[in-house]
Amino acid sequence: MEVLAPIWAGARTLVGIPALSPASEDAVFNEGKHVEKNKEKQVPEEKKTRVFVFYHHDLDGLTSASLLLLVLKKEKENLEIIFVPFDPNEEFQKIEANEIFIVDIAITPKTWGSLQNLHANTIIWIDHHKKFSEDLKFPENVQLVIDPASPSAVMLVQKYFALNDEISQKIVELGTKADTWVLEPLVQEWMNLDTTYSIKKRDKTPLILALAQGKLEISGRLRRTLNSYLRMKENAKQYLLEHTVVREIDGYTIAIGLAPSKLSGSESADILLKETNSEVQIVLKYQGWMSFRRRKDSTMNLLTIAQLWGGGGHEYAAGGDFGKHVSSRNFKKVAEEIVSKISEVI
Ligand SMILES: [Mn+2]
Repeated sequence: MEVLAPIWAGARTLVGIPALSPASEDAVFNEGKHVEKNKEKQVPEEKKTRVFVFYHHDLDGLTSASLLLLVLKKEKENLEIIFVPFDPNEEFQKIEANEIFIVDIAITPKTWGSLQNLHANTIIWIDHHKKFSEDLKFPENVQLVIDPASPSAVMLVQKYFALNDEISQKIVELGTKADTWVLEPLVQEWMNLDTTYSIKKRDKTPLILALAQGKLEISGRLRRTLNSYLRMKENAKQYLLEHTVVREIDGYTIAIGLAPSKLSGSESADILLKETNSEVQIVLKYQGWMSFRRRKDSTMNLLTIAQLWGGGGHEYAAGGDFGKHVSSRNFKKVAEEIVSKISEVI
């Protein structure tokens, strides 16, 4: 079967996805590295069953994909599974496969509208988001398993395939807790690991493999990747706090911080809020961009302040441009300049 190279391959994380062939167990479960121990076991391309799994790029999506792997491994021989992390705001690109699964991806104008690009004998779409419209026509090869009342997609996958073994139960629990914000340490760790792989634009198939193996305690290469990401985040946080000035202006506590490139504006504002309990947080980026945020109980109009620097936005969150590059060298001076400018208007 001719398969059009997925267009995601370049832009996304499909590069180097291991071909999974249950014919050789080692190939499947080797931390994502495709190791063919026995060359004679290799199956000619035309005899393989090609399966695409489109999963939402979060923990519910990942756990859903790992359940599918368990099911497919049991049911089919000579499989090639291609896992594609996906966002419901994207369109499906043209592919051909024997079977396609779509899990934890909402039926949106984009996904529904691009469905004709997916060519397969069967397409099984399992999801728990509300459809954007109730009267949609789907092609005959599409089987819908949609239940917006389900707390997670992984739970629907479990029900659909009647999976009640211990590993499946654990996987379902993990994905469901993530989607319902029961952020226990293990759930948080997996969410962080997922984020790590998203940010590094790495192939997430090893995560799906680890889950399907029942390796819920993160270990080995995954653990090392996670730890180095968390260390990087911690260092970035320390940098931010070392480059933070807190001032009282007419009874308002204002924190101004210089964000390192590894932290986004909103991550930085969250850290400033938590660590300084300031009413207003101003985050500066090296390029001179400014973002303004406030504590939930604050009534300070941030738009008025942002306008001092020609910025815009809302009363509760705004942005502006300082107009000059900010570095650790001139940060203190810049912060004082900001404080005195704000003092003039409040
Ligand atoms: Mn979900």
